[in-house]
Amino acid sequence: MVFIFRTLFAAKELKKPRNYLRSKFLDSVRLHVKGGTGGTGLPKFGGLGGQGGCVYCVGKEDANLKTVMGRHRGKTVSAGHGEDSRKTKIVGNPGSDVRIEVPLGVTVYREDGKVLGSIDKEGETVILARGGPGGTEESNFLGRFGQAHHIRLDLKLIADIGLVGFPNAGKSSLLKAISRAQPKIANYPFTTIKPNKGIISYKDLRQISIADLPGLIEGAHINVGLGHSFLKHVERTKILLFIADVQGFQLSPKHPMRSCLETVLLLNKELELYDSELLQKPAILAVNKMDLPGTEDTLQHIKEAFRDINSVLDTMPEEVRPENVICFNDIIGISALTKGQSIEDLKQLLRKRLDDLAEETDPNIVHPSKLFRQSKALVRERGSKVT
Ligand SMILES: Nc1nc2c(ncn2[C@@H]2O[C@H](COP(=O)(O)OP(=O)(O)OP(=O)(O)O)[C@@H](O)[C@H]2O)c(=O)[nH]1
Ligand SMILES: [Mg+2]
Repeated sequence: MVFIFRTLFAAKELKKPRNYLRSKFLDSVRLHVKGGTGGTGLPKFGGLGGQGGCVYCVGKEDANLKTVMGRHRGKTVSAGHGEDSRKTKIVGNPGSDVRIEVPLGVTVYREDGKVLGSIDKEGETVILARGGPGGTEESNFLGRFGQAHHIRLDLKLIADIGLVGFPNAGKSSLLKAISRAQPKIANYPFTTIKPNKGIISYKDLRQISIADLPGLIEGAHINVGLGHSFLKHVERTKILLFIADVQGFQLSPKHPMRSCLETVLLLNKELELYDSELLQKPAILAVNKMDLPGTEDTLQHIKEAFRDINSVLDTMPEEVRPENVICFNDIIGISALTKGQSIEDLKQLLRKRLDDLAEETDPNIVHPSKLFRQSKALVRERGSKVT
């Protein structure tokens, strides 16, 4: 009897959806879309058939691809057909359009790989399938079929900051410490398996978005761990924030123990193998878990190593050496667990680097603090001329 109950209970447990399968994050969806057929014209009165409706997607901040998938999976998304011309209505009404809400950062690909467009802003639209024109004299009053094809919606997160690091380095802990996001944190590798986005808010209401990604390990480019395909989500971030565990990392007793500096170089190498362009982005290195005793020396060692990395590189094992070493704008020690001043300093640093970047890419934007410095200097200069 007990055995039967246990078996039934176990079967019930198995049916429960696992949490990670319920996650809202999905970054690629394939759909079949079909524009409406144009209505027929009326030859006797020269009537025009209505235009077939279109299927289009529109950008919406809080939309997600999982909802799109749930709504349209296995079905053809079809727009309405154009109305036929009648004796009482010479020009037929156009067919109804179908609107699909998609998150910002979506690129639309056709089956043959052609890019149909991308959605970067709220309200931006891309036509997925055009409706056929209605029948006119030129088309012998016959409406045409609308476009029909498979398309792929591919999402690349748009965030100001992208977090990259080995598993367990404290990426999610940092996201939690710096924003209101509530990511899962645990003391085992690959706790995060899908990207998360958080918002860092400042006292003056400025907001910066930050994306937490799954952990990357050596060999990710040959699909070790979770692979490195999720690195596509840092392609559209402005600054890379590397997080390294000051104690280093060892995946299992079978794997080699990597020091903190080695993990940073290995991250560099994996990024390079994914897309060497990523190394051109401004980057900050945050050495985490500085609350642990005896870690100050490691941080100093890393700072010194990056002052002349090429000479240090020769002393490192061959498998950790990247072709090109990333140039960090800043190297900072933090403790995501205890929060405190180090997190506040990092928060201000991220903001400053983003402002500098905005100024570099658009000279019309001037950093407010620079404006303040400039005006102070001007006042001083004028004052000295008067005296
Ligand atoms: N002592 C100390 N422990 C920390 C700190 N930051 C994170 N941890 C611990 O490190 C472990 C891993 O933290 P996570 O934030 O889950 O690490 P992660 O980089 O997101 O890991 P993955 O999602 O697996 O890639 C947890 O047990 C945290 O409590 C820190 O500043 N100091
Ligand atoms: Mg995590």
